[in-house]
Amino acid sequence: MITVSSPLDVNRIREDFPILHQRIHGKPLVYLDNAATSQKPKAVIEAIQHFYTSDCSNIHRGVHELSERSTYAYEEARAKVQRFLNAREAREIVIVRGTTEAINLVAQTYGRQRVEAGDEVIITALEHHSNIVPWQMLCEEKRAVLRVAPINDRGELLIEEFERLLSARTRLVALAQVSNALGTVNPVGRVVEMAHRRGVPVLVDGAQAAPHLQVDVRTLDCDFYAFSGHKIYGPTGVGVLYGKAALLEQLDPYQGGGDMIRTVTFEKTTYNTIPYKFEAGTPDIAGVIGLGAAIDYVQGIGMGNIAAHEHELLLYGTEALERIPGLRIIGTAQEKAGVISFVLDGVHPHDIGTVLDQEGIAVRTGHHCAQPVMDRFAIPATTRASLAFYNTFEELDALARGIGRVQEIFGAC
Ligand code: C6P
Repeated sequence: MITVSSPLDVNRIREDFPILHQRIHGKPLVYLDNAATSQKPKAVIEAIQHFYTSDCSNIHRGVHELSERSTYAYEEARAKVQRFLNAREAREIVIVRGTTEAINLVAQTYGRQRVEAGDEVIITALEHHSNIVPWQMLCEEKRAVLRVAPINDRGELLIEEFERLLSARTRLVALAQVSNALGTVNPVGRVVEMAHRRGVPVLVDGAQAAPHLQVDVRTLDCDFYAFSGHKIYGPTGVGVLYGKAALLEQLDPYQGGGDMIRTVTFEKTTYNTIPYKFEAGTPDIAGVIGLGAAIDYVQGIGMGNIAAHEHELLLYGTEALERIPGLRIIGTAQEKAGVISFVLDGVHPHDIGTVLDQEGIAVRTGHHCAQPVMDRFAIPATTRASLAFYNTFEELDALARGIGRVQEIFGAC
């Protein structure tokens, strides 16, 4: 039995999350689907409410007081993201709808400009569909080649194999910092070093990393970094693309429309400076302000404390689940963040999810938008418990009991 310790006062923190205090099918809610989306603290909900009740106006367009206030709050949120990622400048922070849009933006700008027939893009075998399909689409259009760096049976990147794939034809490397299906933390720093030695830029999909680890884009030295607001306790519909200024400046715009232009005539349009060049149209202003509040909130707790508590939860939950006969954890990397994916002999993950729901426990079942990962492990799906800093050790006990209930119902072991 491992010793339980945490740097956080989780019971106090849980008071900040109104949604957690409810019963589902008569049982206290145990929310373990944080990798899909995490819950929102009052500070985020109130920031959005404040915007709509006091400041609502469009940004960068008006001289009136409300527009000034909205613009200020929006740009302040961008500055918070800059400090959160330790980016050099606020203009390196492009506001998008989420990780998916951030990756598509890079594929449609950098990719279209730099990738030609016969060139190569490298990803890894543990990517989410959002970091596979945009590159497949690009490679198809350009008649380029998508290379996939393999993983071992624990779900760890085979770094030497990755290095072997780098060549004079490689135009970009794109990889997740943390796998959503396995929890593996990739050695992104080493990957960046290897790629940069050959002059190849690196995009990091930080969707599952930014909410759980201290991220420093200058230390990582990655060229692009993407994450989603809704996984970091902020609203849905907003996200971030960080890009090194020198690189962003060389790229063509992503979409055309308002705010991304400097001058427009029917003959010719000139474009705004970065990051506005990539932000066509009215954004989700309230959402961006909510994201700023979410960043304030997690920084108030401390990313180091968050990572430490979640690590304790991961160890505790892993040990509890490993004791269950017939249960196999998928994803056993040495370096892991708060994801426990598993299969259970004789019971389909969807049935597990349904029984757990009856116990008030929310998990995700299926392929987790990472079908190639399922293929790699020769399974159709897993049940995935994904952790947040507001989860407790008791909730992991409830998960283990819930799996016991599944086994009683299905007569499995
Ligand atoms: N993964 C999950 O349940 P969006 O949908 O754009 O906010 O994030 C896409 C995405 C990209 N990369 C990784 C590593 C991800 O985990 C996700 C989203 C969720 O695992 C929903 S499919």
